[in-house]
Formats: sequence, C-alpha cells, structure tokens
Amino acid sequence: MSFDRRELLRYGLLSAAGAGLTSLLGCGPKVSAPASKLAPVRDISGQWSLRAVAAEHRLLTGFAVDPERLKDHRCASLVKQQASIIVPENAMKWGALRPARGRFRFDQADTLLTFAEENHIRLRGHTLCWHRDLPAWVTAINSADDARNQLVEHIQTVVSRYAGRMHSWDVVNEAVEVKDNRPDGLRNSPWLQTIGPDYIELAFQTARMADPAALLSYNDYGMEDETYDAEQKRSAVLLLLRRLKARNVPIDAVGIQSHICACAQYGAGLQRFMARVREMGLQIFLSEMDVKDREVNRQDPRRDTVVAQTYSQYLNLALAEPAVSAVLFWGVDDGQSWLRYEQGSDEQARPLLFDRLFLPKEAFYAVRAAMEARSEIVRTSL
Ligand code: 9MR
Repeated sequence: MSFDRRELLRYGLLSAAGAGLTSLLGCGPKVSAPASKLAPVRDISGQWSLRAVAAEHRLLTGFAVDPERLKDHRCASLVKQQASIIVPENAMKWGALRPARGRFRFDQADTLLTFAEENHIRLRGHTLCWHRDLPAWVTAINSADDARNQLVEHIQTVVSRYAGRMHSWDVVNEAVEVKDNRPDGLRNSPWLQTIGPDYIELAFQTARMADPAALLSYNDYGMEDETYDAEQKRSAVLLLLRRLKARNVPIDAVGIQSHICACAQYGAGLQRFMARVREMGLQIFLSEMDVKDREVNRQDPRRDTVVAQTYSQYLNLALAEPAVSAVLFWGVDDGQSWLRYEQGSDEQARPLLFDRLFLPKEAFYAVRAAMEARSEIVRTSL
C-alpha cells in the first residue's frame, strides 16, 4: 500500500493525538482523534519543514527569538530552516530600546532584522505600548502631556526606523483586564492613568503614519479556553475592537497569544470570537503559542504526548478559521522558554516544539500535521 505525502502527514497527526490521555491530567475530557499505526515523516527539512508546510496552507510560521540566542548556531540554523516569520521575545520592548529619556538603543533590534532579511524571514515587531517592561523613567511620568509626547516620540522613532521592512507591529499589548472593573474593560495601566483610554487610538494612528505598510495588531492573552473568565475577556476585547473600528482607527489584525494549557478545553467560545474578528475585516495571528504542562505528572513518559495532543486539539480548531494567517511559538526550544523562569518557574516545562538539544518533539509533528490538515476551503477563502 502506498500513501502520498499529504496522507502520511495526516496520519502523522492521528498518531500524535493518541486517545486516553485525560486520566493523566486528572481533568475533563479532551477531544482525541483515533490512533493510527503510521508514524509521521521524520525529516523536518526542505519540503517537510514547518515553514514549507505552513506556506502551502496560507500561513506564516516561526518563533519568538532574541539576538543572543542566535549566537548558538544550532538555534540559528533551526530558525532558518523552520521559520518564515520571527518576533523578538524582548529586543523591541521599551526595556530594551529605551535606556533613558531621549535615548534609543537599536543594536539588538537591528541584529534581528538583519538576520531576518538575510534569511528571507519576515519580522514582526513586539511591542510598542504595554504596561510591563517599562523603564523606571517612564513609570515615573505623571502628566498627560508628557506621557502623550513620550508615547508618540517612541512610536514615531522606532516604527519609522524599520518602515517598509516589517511584517507587522503589535501596537498595543494586553490593554484589556476585566478584573480592573472598568465599564470599558480596559486595564488600569500607566498609559491609561496618564493619557486616558485614547492612548490606544493615539498609538495606532502614530504607528500607521510612521509605516503605512506594516500590519498593525492588537495582542492579548486569556481569550482562548472555555472558562467564564475567558468569555468575559473575549467580550471585553470585542468591545474594544468595535470601538476602534467605529472610530476608523487603523488596525489590521488581532494577536491571540495562545499560551494554552494541557489541562484546559478549547472550543466554541474561541471559534465564535475568531469569527467576530474576521467579520470586522481583521486578520488573526496565533502570536505566542506554547503549552503549559505543569499539571501533567512529571514522571510520566507520555508528558510530551499530552503536550502534542494539546497543540493538535487547539490548532485543529483554530486553523479552521480562515482569518488565521500566522502561527508563532513563544521560543524555539524548551531550554529557554519563559515558563521555565517565570510564572512559578517550572524548570521541567516542555512547552515548545524542540527540546533543549534542538531535537523535534512529538509537538513538532503534531503542529506540522495540523497545518497540513488545514482544509482546502480555508486555504482558498478570505
Ligand atoms: O517571554 C518574555 C520574558 O522573557 C520577559 O521577561 C517578559 C517581560 O518582558 O515578557 C515575556 O513575554 C511576554 C510577552 O512579551 C507578552 N505576552 C506574555 C509573554 C510571557 O510573559
């Protein structure tokens, strides 16, 4: 019996998504595909790379990287082989770019753009306006005029420096926080406190003027699963997006961060949210994907299978949405993931597609298969 490439990959998906893993997690039922006897194609180069498979299915794909990581040639070669888009994990945040008022430091960001351009990889900027990673001189600002001037100067300077060379910019990041209890759903961030709710519009307008070619996105987390909190967050984000669209604010895309969890359920709530975003004429980026696997028993040899299955379930759902145009993972290899040193420091976390030795894990094959399975209807619409 012989199979063509697409069939093999599809069977690969099935084998990555083995049944009966929910008992491992001690949480609700997970949608599982039936197991198959056929293993996925193990070659990950050329036509079998993530970037090649993604391109066939109308997707860009890649990783968050920081320039320091690219000094490790194993990391750099893997990024060149697998990515059609990258995003700086930290190198374009205020903390990296702004050592002092009136001063900019572009060395790290420049290194990344040079690497991207030399290797025909698109670069996505992250992030122009966020409540975190702000230098002390910014959080000390207490007048509306000063805050406005600094925000505008920052966005003008940074965005125009790279104008015409960026795929997209996360203009505003994580501006919604339901728990802050405002009727508009906005986070009580330093920018909101000084400038007021219009800081969001100001940031987008300034970015568009500085680079009319880059796609401009709003990026946020906590909108993915089927919990009450996620539904509240989705409603608040939709409210913000509708307000921006009603005021003709230049926005092109929404980043759904997708820091997903092996113990959560994903379904209709996310599907509905993505459909509403598409109806507003916006693209969707799955912008910071990884899988938290803290709940999985550390000793269990099937831990990687659970992570792979979570990727499969989430991507099978999300990639059915035609507005999704890019999938980015928040790091290249497990050794450097933020989940190892932030959020309770799970040093054992195995959330990404490659292990510490840069070898592909089951998660890689599950993701590649989910991209390959993206239907013809999705690929030809939009
Ligand atoms: O992974 C990033 C970590 O290295 C930084 O210390 C942290 C603060 O700048 O930001 C992490 O990345 C965050 C991203 O910028 C926005 N979404 C959540 C990510 C994980 O916290």
